[in-house]
Amino acid sequence: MPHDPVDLRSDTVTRPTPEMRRAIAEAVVGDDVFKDDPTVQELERLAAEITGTEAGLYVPSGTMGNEVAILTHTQRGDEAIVDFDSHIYNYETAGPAVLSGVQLAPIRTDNRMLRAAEIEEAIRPDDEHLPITRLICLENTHNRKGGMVYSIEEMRRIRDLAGKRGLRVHLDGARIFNASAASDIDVKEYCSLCDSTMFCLSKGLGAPIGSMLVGGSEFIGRARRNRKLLGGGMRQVGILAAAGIYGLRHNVGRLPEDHRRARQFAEGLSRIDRIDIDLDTVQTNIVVIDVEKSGLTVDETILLLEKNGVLVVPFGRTTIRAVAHLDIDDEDVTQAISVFGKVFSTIR
Ligand code: TLP
Repeated sequence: MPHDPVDLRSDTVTRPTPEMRRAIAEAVVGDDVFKDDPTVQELERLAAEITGTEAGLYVPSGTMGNEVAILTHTQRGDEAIVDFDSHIYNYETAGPAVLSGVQLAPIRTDNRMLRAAEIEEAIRPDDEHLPITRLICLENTHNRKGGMVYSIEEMRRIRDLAGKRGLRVHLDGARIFNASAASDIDVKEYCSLCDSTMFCLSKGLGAPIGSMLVGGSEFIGRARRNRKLLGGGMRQVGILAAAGIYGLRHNVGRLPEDHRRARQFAEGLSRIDRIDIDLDTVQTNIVVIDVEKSGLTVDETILLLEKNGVLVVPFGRTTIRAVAHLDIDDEDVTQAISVFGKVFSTIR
């Protein structure tokens, strides 16, 4: 029988385990728009407790969590400062413009994280010609920067700046538990520096769907209304929230395994000719691989790998991305390294 492909496209591809499916099957449910779903309420309480915030809101996706946060923090015509490489700027189909009437001010940072000093320069003076800078959006870990972790000192500087200039800070913490596992800094500490945080249940934590928006009670109250506005009010959704609770209780502690495997994979690939990897950026579960020296295009590389049973995604003009997750074990890593070795050794 042919082997299942080693699927390194994203940590979103995990399938619920039998134990998670049991939690789903046994969930007590009610209509959550009527606030009648005890499992959703338990998940929202748990998310608030783990992040040290006042309240949580269950949303269908990370994108909706970010967009609800932006809609709740801003008014039409405001500006939000973001990293040029952020998910919000690149992968949310212009959501801030379409849904909130907000202009993004993207700052180019190349291979490092956005700094307080750069944000300060981008804040608009008070002038009737100009948009009002209202919000700073951070991302931790940073997807397009290969899963890099934010320095807590820099985040503190950004918090201080935001406090002084009356700005709000939203954290796209889709992978905040990966950041915490890598840095040993409690998720509570990251969240304490932000007015709102979104994190995903459907990535490293292995749930089939769902993200959480957490923050102050007043903010989450208004966010709940905006979730409804965007069509994210759900009914007997405790069956899905149960998977999120299961992920938070059982899958946070194992994230260092993904990080160890990503590193092992990256080190294996770095020994293969014509593959370039910046091992310094491999801090969590994401590996960005530069294939330029092979003379192959990104599409050709992906096709060759796929034919040999390894799935990855395009990431840039000359780069592809591989992600370790719950459904990848040590054998998969060894297998993937050997497939890369084979594919790259056959290139003339
Ligand atoms: N990222 C996905 C793709 O959209 C690129 C992936 O495979 O990594 N913030 C960050 C930092 C993310 O990486 C993602 C998803 C989201 C937000 C959005 O989450 P979803 O996919 O649940 O809308």
